[in-house]
Amino acid sequence: MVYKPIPLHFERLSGPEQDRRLKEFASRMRTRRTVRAFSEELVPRSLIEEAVRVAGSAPSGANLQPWHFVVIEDREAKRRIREAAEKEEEENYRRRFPPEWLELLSELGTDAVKPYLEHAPYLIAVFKLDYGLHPRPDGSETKIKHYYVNESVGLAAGFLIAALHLAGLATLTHTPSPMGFLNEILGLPKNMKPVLLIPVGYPAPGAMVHDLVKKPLEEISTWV
Ligand code: IYR
Repeated sequence: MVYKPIPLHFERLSGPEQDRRLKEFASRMRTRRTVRAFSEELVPRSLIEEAVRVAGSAPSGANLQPWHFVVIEDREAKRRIREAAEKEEEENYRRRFPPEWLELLSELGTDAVKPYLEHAPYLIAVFKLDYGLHPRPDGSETKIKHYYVNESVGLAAGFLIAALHLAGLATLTHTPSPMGFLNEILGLPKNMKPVLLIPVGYPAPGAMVHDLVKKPLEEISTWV
């Protein structure tokens, strides 16, 4: 491919407008919380589609966009995913997690029971693609290696949960582990590796969240 640049569309904002927009975004983002109790209330599909479009607009290594989003709304698929995730988590909490990990998790109040995987109207499974498979005319496939896959998918997932939050939806950045069962249940090829399973919907009435404190600016940043 040849480098064919186009002019940048850049809106230069006034100082006060910069402040206003950033403050508004910051105050909205501060209210985002991971939710673990979902209502079964339906969510318009168009909101999910638009949020996935936002995720797909994230920057990525060489613009290879090494991600895929599987939106699961089918009840039976959600039931099977819950069953498989709980089986793995049971093993995690009983045998695989070391004591210091369990200690941290007890502060979060999590356990192996994951009803939200069935209650949330949508689960968005985020996949990374270490390489792309592009069909050739003869029916075979060309393998294209992707670069900065973890970074790119992390950026896209950040865009996704921010967009869903701005749309007034609750999310949970869930990482069942291991997650290979998703490929099996969803019938996906092995170049797609699951990284996150994000239940999306409205919080259950009276949903409770952990009282998290975020580190202050001085602790998370260094200015030189
Ligand atoms: N995947 C387990 C454990 C867990 C892991 C992280 I990272 C959390 O922030 C919370 C829980 C589970 O979902 O219970």
